[in-house]
Amino acid sequence: MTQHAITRAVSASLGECELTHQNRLPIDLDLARQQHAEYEACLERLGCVLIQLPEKPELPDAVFVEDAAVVLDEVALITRPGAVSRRTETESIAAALQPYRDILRIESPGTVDGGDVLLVGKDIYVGLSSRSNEQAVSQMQQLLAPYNYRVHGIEVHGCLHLKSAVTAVSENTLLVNPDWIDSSTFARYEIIKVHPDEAYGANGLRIGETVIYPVTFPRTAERLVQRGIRIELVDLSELAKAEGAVTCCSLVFTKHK
Ligand code: CIR
Repeated sequence: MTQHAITRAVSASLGECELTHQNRLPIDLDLARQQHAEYEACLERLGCVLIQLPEKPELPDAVFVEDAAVVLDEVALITRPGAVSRRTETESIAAALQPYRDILRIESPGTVDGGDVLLVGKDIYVGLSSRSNEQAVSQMQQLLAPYNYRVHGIEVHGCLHLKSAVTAVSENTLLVNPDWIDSSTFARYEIIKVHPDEAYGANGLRIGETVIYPVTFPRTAERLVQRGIRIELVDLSELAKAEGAVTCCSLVFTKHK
């Protein structure tokens, strides 16, 4: 079962990215591009066929392709990003997904970033964050009910996106920062908590049985390994200055249409 991964080259304007919870720090663009290339190489090593979209120099955050769509087995949902500066990122993503999926769209006044959407089996958890709202949740409920998805809106505090606070690291195991979400929502799953000194460590990208995980959080990485999770480490420190993490830089899906 071939997996495809859409990625997009780092924009020359990355330094002008949106920032919500972090202070602006100088970003080394060459290093960001090198780290991004190593991330892409990691996806390829894990068996993904890359669909590499060209840079959008005028859109600072366009490298974070995850926010523009939610790709399910049956359909692709094109988002309406919460940050106005990011709204036009979606068209090129819709065009890239068109050959693989029928396309659905979130409409105004709904806003949602893909970073707020966590898929676990047939359950879709949507973070109610500064980027994603209840209107988008109800649109998703209506659009995805025919495919038997249950869509739940959940509160997120203190971080940018739901997936800053929780990601799936196996079929039934979630990696969680309990300070940013109410973990009792996820009581039916196995839980691994981030190390208390590694608040940003809850974002891992599961590809098959492996999780792509940042080198930046060694204590949480150790917890993952102790619980039997296979990890591949990557360094995305420059993109982290733009509030990006490992899930944000790709849209991974199984090929079909
Ligand atoms: C933004 O604020 O939109 C970007 N600077 C970072 C987006 C990161 N995306 C993600 O976590 N899915």
